[in-house]
Amino acid sequence: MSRKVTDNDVEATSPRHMNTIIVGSGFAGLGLAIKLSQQGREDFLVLERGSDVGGTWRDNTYPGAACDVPSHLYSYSFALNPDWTRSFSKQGEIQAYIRSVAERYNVLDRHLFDCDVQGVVWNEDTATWTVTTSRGTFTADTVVSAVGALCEPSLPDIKGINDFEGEIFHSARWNHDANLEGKRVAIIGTGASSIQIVPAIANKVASLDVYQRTAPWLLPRMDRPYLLPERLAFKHIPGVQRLSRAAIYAARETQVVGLTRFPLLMKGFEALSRAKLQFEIRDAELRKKVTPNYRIGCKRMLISNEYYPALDRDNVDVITDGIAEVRANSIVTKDGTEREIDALIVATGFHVTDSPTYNTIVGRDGRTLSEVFDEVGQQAYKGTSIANFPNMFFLVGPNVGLGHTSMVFMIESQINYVVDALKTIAAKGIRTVEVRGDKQRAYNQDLQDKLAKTVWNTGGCASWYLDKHGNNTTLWPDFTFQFRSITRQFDVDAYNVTTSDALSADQKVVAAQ
Ligand code: N01
Repeated sequence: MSRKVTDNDVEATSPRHMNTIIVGSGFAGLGLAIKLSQQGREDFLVLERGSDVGGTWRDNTYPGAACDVPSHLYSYSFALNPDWTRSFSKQGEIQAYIRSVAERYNVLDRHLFDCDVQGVVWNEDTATWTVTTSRGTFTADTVVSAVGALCEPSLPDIKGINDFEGEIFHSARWNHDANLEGKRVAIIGTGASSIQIVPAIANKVASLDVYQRTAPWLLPRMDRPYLLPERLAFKHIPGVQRLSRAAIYAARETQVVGLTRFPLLMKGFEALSRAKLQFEIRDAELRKKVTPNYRIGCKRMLISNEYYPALDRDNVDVITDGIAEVRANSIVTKDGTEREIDALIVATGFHVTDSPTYNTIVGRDGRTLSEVFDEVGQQAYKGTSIANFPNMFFLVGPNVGLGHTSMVFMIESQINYVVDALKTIAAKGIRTVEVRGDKQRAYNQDLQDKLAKTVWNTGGCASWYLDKHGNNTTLWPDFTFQFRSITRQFDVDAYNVTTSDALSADQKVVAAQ
């Protein structure tokens, strides 16, 4: 990666103070950095543990990695890309897009890369956060956590797995040095990552054992390359790309009715998925094994035209007996069968409701975020602010997740809210701003009431959408334009505020705008 080395690209030798620190530079952190920079703000820094922008799209380089939301929607509204080569882009093209946007908006010099944030602790006396990192200590008036929900790989707690002697790696940490060609390979998990990996490697490996705990529902992937005339139209005819984006958005939003209000409507998707299964898998025994036993939509609906045909190959087996233990060179299932393997791919998802980062954030009363969540459940106000954590905002926080459409839409809504919050802080000379507990509770009660009716809660499956208490603390239970509407303006009345007499220099700049 080539990038400019700047004043910001140096260790903090003594606590270095910033007005705002953003942690993480995926779609969320980078988008916020661009918006702040467009406001003329300079006193902010993005701390990123990786060596580049991109977040999950930088990290997930497994074979077959691609987006299951069309690219014209899965991109920033302020940086449309007429050059997408196909309707659903692959990882490399998305990562290149994110990087090109960072370059175009000139915010790379506001980043400190290879900077692992280890602790974020509130100081009541100074009303600042102390941010300890692998590259020195910082203080900040405001911290925005933009680490995302899908950043910490979750490794399965299976007996003996640490003693496996062959190649073993998580889907999000793909080992490109490991040569799987002609090897006996196993993969644990059949989620969104696995169903992309399996067809990408099935014809290269000697054998592939797919360990399935719960069968996913699959729908057709309407993916195709864009024709040159289409790309020229996107580029040169005003409004064509916006229209295409709006059409994709509207089509996807119609799913909300079935997902959140009338789960029975999802039966149409089930019929389509069953027909696909019938058509793509010849072996009746295998069909039975991979037929889901819960309502479609309860877990994320997956799209692939290649997964079932890959499972139907002679060198691929789907194993549903449950794993008893992993040995040095094999996996033993609960029925006692031992299958030898050379390599093991762990496609078991992420720590979503129990992120390790929660242990590193210490709030106003000295409790960590994980301690607070243990008590009240993982919750926030508008997915963005959490009582006991003043002057802190979360992007992709609790209950802003989606399964049916673009997360970038939700992220941009939150960015707008946070930018307005920072402007308000500056304009009003606010020293501390902390969401009121009653507002947060009422907001979450309303969310949980809505969630009770959704297919995610009623569809008869276990999923990472639910926390250990069985509450859905992950998904947004309404149309995404409703979320856009409630994040349009920072509602300072929902917050406890203290003010300082003097505005800082940076605040004056923003207040003057
Ligand atoms: O992870 P998952 P993922 N023993 O959590 C199984 C996004 N994404 O990396 O269903 C055995 O979905 C688990 O089984 P079960 C997207 O938001 C997007 O695939 O819990 N099995 C499941 O089958 C997605 O939802 C794209 O019973 C174990 C699998 O592992 C999210 O990332 C592409 C196990 C985990 O599935 C995560 O997807 C890829 C155990 N101990 C990912 N523990 C796009 O295209 C877990 N499993 C945008």
